[in-house]
Amino acid sequence: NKISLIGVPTDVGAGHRGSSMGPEALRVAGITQMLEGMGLEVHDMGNLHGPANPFTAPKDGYRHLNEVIQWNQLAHDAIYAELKRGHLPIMLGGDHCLGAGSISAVARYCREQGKELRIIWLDAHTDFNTAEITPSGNMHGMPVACLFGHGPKELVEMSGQVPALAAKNIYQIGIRSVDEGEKQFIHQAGINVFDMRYIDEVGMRQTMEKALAGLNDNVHLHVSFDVDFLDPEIAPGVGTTVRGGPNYREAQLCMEMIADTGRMASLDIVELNPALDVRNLTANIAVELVESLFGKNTLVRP
Ligand code: DIR
Ligand code: MN
Ligand code: MN
Ligand code: MN
Repeated sequence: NKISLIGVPTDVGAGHRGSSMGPEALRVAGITQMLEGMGLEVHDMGNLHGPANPFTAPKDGYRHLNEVIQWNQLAHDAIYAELKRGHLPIMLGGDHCLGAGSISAVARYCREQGKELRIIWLDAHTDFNTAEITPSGNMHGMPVACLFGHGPKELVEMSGQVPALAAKNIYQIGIRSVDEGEKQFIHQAGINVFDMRYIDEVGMRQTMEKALAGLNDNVHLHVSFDVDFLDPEIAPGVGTTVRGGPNYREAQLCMEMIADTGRMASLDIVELNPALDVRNLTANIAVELVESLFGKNTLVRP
């Protein structure tokens, strides 16, 4: 299996500066060496180059709309090209606004290949805001709404089909911060949301069994890993920490169960913010978790 790393150094979608340093922090934490150590062939494509962060106030409900669109188009094109040549793309973000470009590339590819798509969205947030309901204007809170047809035309239409996703295509795990408007909207959209209360009640194992049920070899599994999914005690290096996330063991089990399916075919790692991290701890933990996502096992398991 060939892996392509694509660095997309953005913070134009976030409220804090610094997630643009995420790709390099993941490299410094040894993501390439870890993957090679698992016997994978790694192609580091370097970083994409896009517009700078003007760091201006939101306009008509969107902050940095043009920059966000440009970066997403770049990410979309790069990820689509890697999928086309049969590589497994790992997008090193960057903030989560890039989920729109990344997943629209995966959706386009799946449609062309006649594959079913399942997204596992690991996040503290549902990222289902629109210009009308956003409390911040930050577009890292909007990619899922865009993929469901709500948002700026350029992002909504990026996959070549509107909406890019249907409710059955996505399972959100670890949710614990949903804005008032999002709450209604996500309910109407009928998205499968496993929030932290659900995980508390049934445990990570049963949660992931549900989220991964019914996979077959025609399914392309995409994981969108927002590092703020993790409890801030183990992952402080993100812009929007929310207490009460999965601990280290729960996060490991989540990743291991995804690996067990053998279906993961693309991955985003987003929202890592080295400016807020402590000695690259969060990047190191993210790399350890990604190792489990690629099938690291402690024992030989039947
Ligand atoms: C919040 C924060 N829901 C917003 N969203 C974040 O501004 O829309 N998503 N941090 O990752
Ligand atoms: Mn997110
Ligand atoms: Mn988040
Ligand atoms: Mn965030």
